[in-house]
Amino acid sequence: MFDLSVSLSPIKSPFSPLLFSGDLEEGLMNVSRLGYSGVDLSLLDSAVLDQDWIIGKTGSLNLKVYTIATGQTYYNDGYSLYSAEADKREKAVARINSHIDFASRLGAMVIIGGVRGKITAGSEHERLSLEQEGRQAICQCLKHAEDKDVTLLLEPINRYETNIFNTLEEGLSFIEEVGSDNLKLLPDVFHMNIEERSIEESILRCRSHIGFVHFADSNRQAPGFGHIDFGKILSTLEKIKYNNAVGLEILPKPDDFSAAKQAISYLKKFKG
Ligand code: LER
Ligand code: MN
Repeated sequence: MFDLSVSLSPIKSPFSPLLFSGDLEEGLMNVSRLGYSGVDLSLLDSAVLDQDWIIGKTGSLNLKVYTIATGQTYYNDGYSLYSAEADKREKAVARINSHIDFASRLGAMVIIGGVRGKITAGSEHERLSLEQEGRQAICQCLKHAEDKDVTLLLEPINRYETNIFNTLEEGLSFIEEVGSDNLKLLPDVFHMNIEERSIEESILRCRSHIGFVHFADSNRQAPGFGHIDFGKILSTLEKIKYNNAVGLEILPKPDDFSAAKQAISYLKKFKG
């Protein structure tokens, strides 16, 4: 079985599949006690965080920080990489760059997911031009990531949340076109359950570009509380020799601790 991590946030956020949000210390203690090997941190602005406290606390609990998730910049503050307003795109780039700096201290990767926002275009011409602006914004972040030796993870997200990269195939074409070793794909099986014809076939097709994965069940609750076939997905990840942790990004249902416990105990049953 793969190592497991879980998404936490030091502050409350409108982005809801996070556990113990608003109390990072409580979250870290609980997931460590439950046997997780690390965490994914959903952060607003790494430039104004107590980075030393996070490094010290995760280190003392022997928890690795696998990724920094960056969607709060859009969900909390409305800044996004594909915004029609240049200053909002710039603010989003500055936030991502602050996360890249922190990630280089942690040895973590940085997710480009919800922070893309949505393209709000009146015409096809406007849409194409915003696609270009967004692409440039991602490339600016990528340049900083390359300088800092940090990997960025492009996460396809379902159509009800964004209109920029819904499927793995769309993410893959962008990654191949950009052609940087520092840009990889993050398949999230919750989104894939909505968008892909076959979760397993899409994972196989993108096998050499996958940097991290997110798990949640069909209703975004802990695995086992919905109807996704995790046995099949885990065998596919084994088949492609996926060698990182599996990150749980799940709703705190029925409560934070029970969700964290359910996810790890359910997935551990698949241990070979
Ligand atoms: C983020 O990891 C995600 O899955 C999205 O639903 C929102 O950013
Ligand atoms: Mn996700």
